[in-house]
Amino acid sequence: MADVEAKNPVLAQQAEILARPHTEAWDMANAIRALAIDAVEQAKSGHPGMPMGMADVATALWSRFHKFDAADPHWPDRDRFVLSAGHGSMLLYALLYLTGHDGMGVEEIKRFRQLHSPAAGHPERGEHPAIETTTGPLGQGIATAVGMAVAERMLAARFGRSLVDHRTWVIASDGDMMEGISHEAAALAGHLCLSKLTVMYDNNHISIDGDTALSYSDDVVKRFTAYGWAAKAIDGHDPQQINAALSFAVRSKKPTLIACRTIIGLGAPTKAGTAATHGSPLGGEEAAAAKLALGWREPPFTVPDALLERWRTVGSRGAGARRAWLKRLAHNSMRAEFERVMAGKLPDTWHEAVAALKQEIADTRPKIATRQASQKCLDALVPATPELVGGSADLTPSNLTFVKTMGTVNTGNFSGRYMHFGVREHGMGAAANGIAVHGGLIPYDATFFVFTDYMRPAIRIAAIMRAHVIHVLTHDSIGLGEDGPTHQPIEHLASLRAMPHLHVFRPADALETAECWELAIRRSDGPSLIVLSRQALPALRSDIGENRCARGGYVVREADGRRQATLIATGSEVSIADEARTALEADGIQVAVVSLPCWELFAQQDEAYRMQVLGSAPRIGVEAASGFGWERWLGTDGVFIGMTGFGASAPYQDLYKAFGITPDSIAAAVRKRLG
Ligand SMILES: Cc1ncc(C[n+]2csc(CCOP(=O)(O)OP(=O)(O)O)c2C)c(N)n1
Ligand SMILES: [Mg+2]
Repeated sequence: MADVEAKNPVLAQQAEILARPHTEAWDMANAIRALAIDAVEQAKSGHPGMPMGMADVATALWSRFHKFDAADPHWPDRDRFVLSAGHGSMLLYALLYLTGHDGMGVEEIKRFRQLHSPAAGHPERGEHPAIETTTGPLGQGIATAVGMAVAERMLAARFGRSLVDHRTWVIASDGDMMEGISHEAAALAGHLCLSKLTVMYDNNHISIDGDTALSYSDDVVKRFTAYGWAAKAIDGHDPQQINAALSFAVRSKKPTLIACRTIIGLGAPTKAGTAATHGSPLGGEEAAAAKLALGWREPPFTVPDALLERWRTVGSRGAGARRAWLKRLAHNSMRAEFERVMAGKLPDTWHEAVAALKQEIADTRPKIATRQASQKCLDALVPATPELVGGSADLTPSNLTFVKTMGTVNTGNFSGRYMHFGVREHGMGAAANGIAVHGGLIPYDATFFVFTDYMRPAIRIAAIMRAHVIHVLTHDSIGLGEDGPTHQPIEHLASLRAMPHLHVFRPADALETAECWELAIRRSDGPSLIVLSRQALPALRSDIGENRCARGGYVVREADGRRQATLIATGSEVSIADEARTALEADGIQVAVVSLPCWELFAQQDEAYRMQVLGSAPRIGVEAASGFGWERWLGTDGVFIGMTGFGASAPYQDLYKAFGITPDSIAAAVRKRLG
């Protein structure tokens, strides 16, 4: 043993920890460790090290502090628990099983990482009601939790503490801390003084490549202190220190970070404290020896009755608090409204505001930028939809996303509905996810379309989770003009259209903008992007009977006679195509103009409708963006007019000319195509 310890000095520390006098909490934590070991062995894949290292912290947190009732994982005033280090998923599944959650029995644990098991490789929201958010991409969880903590404060400001008074707990790892998004999220949380947010940081000094010293020498406690958090370091295997730190967190007037020094894979006789326990099964021999060292003598997947009973009492610890809360809810004058927003049901009258706006647009036919039209939509929707909350990553005057009556959120004041996220697109996207999955609010956020690159991982998680998040993305093409190629999106439409579950809307005028907003508000099974122009666009339509964007694409202007060509465009290019149509019709060439504001919805229509819209005449696609993906609508003999490289800095009218996206060039392309 001395030899092994010389090679791996952590083993001496491990020996000291194993030799400590142990209490009941140790046995409870060992149940987590044993289940993690067994599930990973059985699956022949997974991450045993983190659950083994953080079992003591998780046991203290769940058995004394985390407010939940396993009988009702939907209880709105439960604390939220986020396993940011999602690779340690067995930690969460073990906790859910041990505390008696329906749908996470030992059979599910035995099917860890198998098809249709709720115990998936990484925690996935929707697989089990007690999985609050999907994690795995490091850093997302901690930033999502910031959104959850914001949602809690906003709802508490609206409904009062008797209905909304819960905490957000996060377990995060070295990788979470290294990721840039954790910096954005932690800075925002510190600024907003989210005192009910606590991060238990698994400070195990190990990541995949080995010792974190290879790449990481942050003083995390100092870092978080500088962000305005209360932070301290503890021994993550000492229940007394853990409990004291958790009590400290509950008392703190600031968000808290507890850096828990742990040993990854605690118990493994040779591999503990090394990256070898991070993401592979321990192996039969090491696994057996680990259990022996921990004092665990049960067969695989077996927790002794008395210990399971002890854990089950933890699972019902919150039952009394939940019953008391239900009584308070029953007598609360805002009960109906609270239940409505938590159920994600829109107010009965929300639609009237949209209808009135559409009528006004139809009557006045404004020539405005679609970002301005979006502002009008928000002016109508915000008063009509109290659960709608918004924000921008420091581009409010450009995104046009603020409505005066909203009031702004700031330190100590969460009665407002608008957040200044600062220049933190990635953190903003994840926070919006957290607000959405918390329940009770519908978040929209905003930035320039080009900076979706900075928030794409959060958009992707929302898409996987089917979270109801709306992204308002202005300055959508070379049409933004002088700011030049760094700010002009080219490949963004194509790349985001490639993402499953996402609805990418690019409205062509004010009326389409209202229709797209309507669809985004109504859509509760996934995120929507509303992609908007900086430049003014003429009104194309006045018909408001039917939401024509709902089918994703439609004929804006039919050909005067038999169609000889179909011009298919989106957003700002629809009116350019429409001008080309006028010129062509004057020449006796009969063309239709199709607007395709949402490809995903159009793709869902039946073949007959799509054929009727796209027609059998030659198709010409027009979009001031990359043509990647347009073959889908144009077929192999279609023509695409758009961008083939990056943009340039100039007034936008000059850019459209320089890149050949004009009525003339479209008309010329049609003539050429028709030979
Ligand atoms: C954004 C992102 N990059 C990379 C990975 C792959 N990955 C999974 S865990 C991990 C790091 C492991 O170190 P740590 O976070 O300290 O976890 P521990 O090994 O201590 O459990 C990496 C790079 C990931 N999940 N997410
Ligand atoms: Mg680590």
